[in-house]
Parts: sequence; C-alpha cells; structure tokens
Amino acid sequence: MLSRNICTIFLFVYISIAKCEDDKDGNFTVKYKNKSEIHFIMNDSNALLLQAQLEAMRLEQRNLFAELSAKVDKLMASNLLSSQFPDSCAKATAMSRRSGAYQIVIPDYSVHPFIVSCDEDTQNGGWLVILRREDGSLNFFRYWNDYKNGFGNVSGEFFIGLDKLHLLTKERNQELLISMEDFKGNKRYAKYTQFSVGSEQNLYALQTLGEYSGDAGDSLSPHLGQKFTARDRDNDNYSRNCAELYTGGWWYDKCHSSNLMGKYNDSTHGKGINWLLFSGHTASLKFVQMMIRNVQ
Ligand SMILES: [Ca+2]
Repeated sequence: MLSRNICTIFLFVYISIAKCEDDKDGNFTVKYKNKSEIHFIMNDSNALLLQAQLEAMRLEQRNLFAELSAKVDKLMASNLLSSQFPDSCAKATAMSRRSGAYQIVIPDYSVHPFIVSCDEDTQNGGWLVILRREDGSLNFFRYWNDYKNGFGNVSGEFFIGLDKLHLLTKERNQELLISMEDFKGNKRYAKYTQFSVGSEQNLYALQTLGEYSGDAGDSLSPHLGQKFTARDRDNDNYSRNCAELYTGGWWYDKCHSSNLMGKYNDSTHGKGINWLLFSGHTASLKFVQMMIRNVQ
C-alpha cells in the first residue's frame, strides 16, 4: 500500500508499463499492466509524438507561407510603383512637352519616385536638369554628404546629387548640356556627347565626357578623370584643398578651368561661378544649368 504522492511518482517512472489502482478501502497500489495494455500505450505515445511533430511542421509551414506572402506583396507593390513612373525626363514630358517639375524613378536608386526638373525649351527638350545656379539663394560651399545626396529645390537652385548622377549615367549613355549666361546677358553653351560619373567607391570621378561642341569653349575636359572634391574631402591634385580655396565642390585638379558650384556673384579670382573660356576666373556667371539626356 502506498500514499497517493508516492504512487504518482511510480506512475511517472513507469508510465508506460504500470497504473495506479485504489482498493475499496481507499489505498493505492501500483499494478503492472499486461502486455496488450503496454503495447497500446506505446502506440498511443508514438501517435502523440507524431501529432506534436506534425503540428510543429504545420506551424512552421504557416509562418514560412506568411513570410513569403509578405515578400511577394512587397515586391508586387514595388513593381507597381516603379511601373507607374517614367525613368527619364524625355518620357515624363512626352505628353505635355512642357518644362517643369516631374516625378521619375531611378530603379537602382529607389522604387520610390522623386521630383526632378525637366527642360523642354532647350535643344529639342527631354533634358533632366542636374544643377541650377540663378540667384545665389543657395549656399554651395558644402560637405561631401550634401554633394552625395543632393540639395536645394528643383524650382530654384539645386544640385541633384552624385549618387543619382552616377546611377543615371552608369548604364545609359547621357549627353551633357551646360547653358550659361553672364551678367551682361551673353549666353553660351557647352555640350558633351557621353557624360558619366563613377560611384562613391571611385570618388565620383568624372569618367567620360565624349566629344565637345558649343560656343562657350571646352573648360570641362581639363577635369576629365578627376575625382570629386568637397570642403571636407580633398581628392584633388593640389597640395591644398581646392574646394576650400575656391568655395565649392567640383572635379578639381590643381585646381580648375571651371567651377560651376563656386560662390554666386563672387569676382575673387577662381572663387565664383567660372567657366574659364567664357567668363574667365574673375567673373562669376549669372545663370548656369547643367542638364543630361539619354542618347538613343
Ligand atoms: Ca589637395
């Protein structure tokens, strides 16, 4: 005869082969099960184990399915978003044929569109504006991260940013058009057939320009192959930092033949918005617009 607790411990140890029974006086004893009972309990335990394993698998499958569904939904939403917007100014303005602000996507940059300035009024249109200087309202004496990400507002002065510029010129041939005007109202332009900028890893080097044409003179080819320099990142070939000296950011060499991100309306030698073969080094330009367009 055993107490209930001790019997329960026996039952725990011998769960598959014994059972507790009470007699008519209320005492409990352990009784070994017969062979068929043990066989039944063993089968029963296996079934429970399998059932638990099956349930765990079902749960895992459900979680995987939910995870996969979420990924598919996200991908479909991204594709839908990307397909709703053009990837160039030429496509964005195809219907309206008007200059202005449009939304485009650069798939490698983001699935989300961003606002750009498109020019339809110059040389048959379809131009994406990457830099505008027009009134000196925006400070261009900035740090690397600003030049990397871009700054300003597309309705006024701005720079699109080197990351976007790299991705826009990476796989598609882009021609570059630079429109300029001095304070006397003289207008000039410089055009290049194949403009491309390297990645940040390549310090956004001015990789290619192609052939020059225009009436402003070629003051950009001397910078071909140069890396980008900002006031906090000296990648130029001069003993000092050209961006610090000439208050801008550019593909400086030792230091520049052009300085389109220099200080607005500053006539100090080399510090203003200069295009050597048009303005010289001591006159700052009144208006500058750099634009790119896909070459078919
Ligand atoms: Ca230097």
